[in-house]
Amino acid sequence: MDLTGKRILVIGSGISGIAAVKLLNTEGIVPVLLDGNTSLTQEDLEKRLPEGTVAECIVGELPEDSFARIDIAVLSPGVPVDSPQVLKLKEQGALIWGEIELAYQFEKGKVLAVTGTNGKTTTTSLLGAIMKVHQPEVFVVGNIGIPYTEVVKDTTEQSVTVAEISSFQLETTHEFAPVASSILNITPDHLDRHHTMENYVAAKERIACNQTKEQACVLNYEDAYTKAFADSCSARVIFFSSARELKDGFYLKNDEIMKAVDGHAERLMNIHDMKLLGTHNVENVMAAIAMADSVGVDMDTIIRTVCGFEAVEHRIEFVATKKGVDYYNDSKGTNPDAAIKGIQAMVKPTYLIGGGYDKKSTYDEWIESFDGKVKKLILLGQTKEKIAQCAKEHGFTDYLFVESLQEAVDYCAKEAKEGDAVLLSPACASWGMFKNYEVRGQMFKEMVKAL
Ligand code: UMA
Repeated sequence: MDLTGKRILVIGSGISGIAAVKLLNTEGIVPVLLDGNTSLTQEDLEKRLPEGTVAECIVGELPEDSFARIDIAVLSPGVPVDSPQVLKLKEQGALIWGEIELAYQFEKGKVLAVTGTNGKTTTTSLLGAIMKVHQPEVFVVGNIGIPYTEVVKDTTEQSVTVAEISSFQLETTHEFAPVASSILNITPDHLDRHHTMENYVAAKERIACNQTKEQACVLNYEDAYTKAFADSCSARVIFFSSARELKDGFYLKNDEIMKAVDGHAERLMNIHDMKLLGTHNVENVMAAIAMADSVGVDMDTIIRTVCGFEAVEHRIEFVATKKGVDYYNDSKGTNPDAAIKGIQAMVKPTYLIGGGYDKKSTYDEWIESFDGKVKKLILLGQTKEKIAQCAKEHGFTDYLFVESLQEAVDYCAKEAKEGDAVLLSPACASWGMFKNYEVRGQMFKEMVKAL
């Protein structure tokens, strides 16, 4: 769409909002930049704009007479689509675009997009690494921490953009059309934002809504939601499975990753040849292989890259051994399902640090997954009482409350014995106590290293 002369509002002055303003400036547009956080001042907002970047900055509410003047509202991912201001903008005729949609309007190359409740970052990073071996111009963007609007102007007809896309971002896409997509899995998460599981699943499924049968959508055969989606998906579905042989698709059998086409199976690699651990990672790998394969990357390149690929930061990341105790940072375990993977990867008696922002998750399955491995559960943040209550109901009473991450680390350092492990895998978002999960993980690593 030609944006010339359009009056554009950007909501949110985090990394997405600032990158969106910068992009609009390159088109000669000076947008309004609005941030709802009233503890900020207009001056704070102006300071967030890099030198040479211009916007009309407003903190709090948009003035009453401005709503009707906005043609397009560009939402940062953290801005709910059902917030009163957004609903009013829509009512007054403004188009509601996410930052991803704005970027996509300027995309010149191909896009490969990954979503799912868990595994997105690992799969996106791995797919990015594969594509970088395959061709020179590759951009890795999105929920992984690099706003799409920041790099999209550098794309060319030959480039590939590998995008990690969250459910927040998918709610506000319209023309976004990847040439290959994947939904890795769907388990309850972000229900405070989406309200119902149905809405959350619908947001995830939007990743494929503009795809055609010439393009691939890679889905998990073992996930009830993604498996069911195959029936209505407009793309060519490629399944992967970690639990059964498939006639068509990618699957795990006797530690080998296999590819089957019309019943003819071929062995691709042994999972012990890769550095990533756990069945969940085999699923991520199969999804990345399937996506790369679907756009014509040769299998040797794919397998070579998979074998050399190491775990991403904050995902069951080994930090250090202190006095015989192994410390792991799984700060990206921001929901119960991701945190279960963290526990499953532990092989030693574990001091588990959990709790954080309340996303209205339930913790029963997480507690059940402790499986005798958790020696002590150290709880912090908004959810600590809710988790403790749930633990009690499941007969697990070895928990204690702390006020800060430092207190949790100090407690573990004092109590854990040689041969134990300490795992930060909160099952909750970091918001409220930390800026994001990266900061939480980084602080944990610094605290551990300082022991
Ligand atoms: N804000 C408003 N109104 C609102 C809500 C927020 O004005 O109703 C303002 C806040 O005051 C703040 C700004 O918006 O100033 C923050 O915007 P944001 O929350 O969208 O954060 P960004 O810094 O732009 O980062 C976002 C993603 N954040 C969220 O989805 C919450 C980042 O994902 C992403 O890496 C980045 O864009 C680049 O694409 C983080 C995340 O936690 C890692 N994602 C969730 C997850 O992975 O589970 C979905």
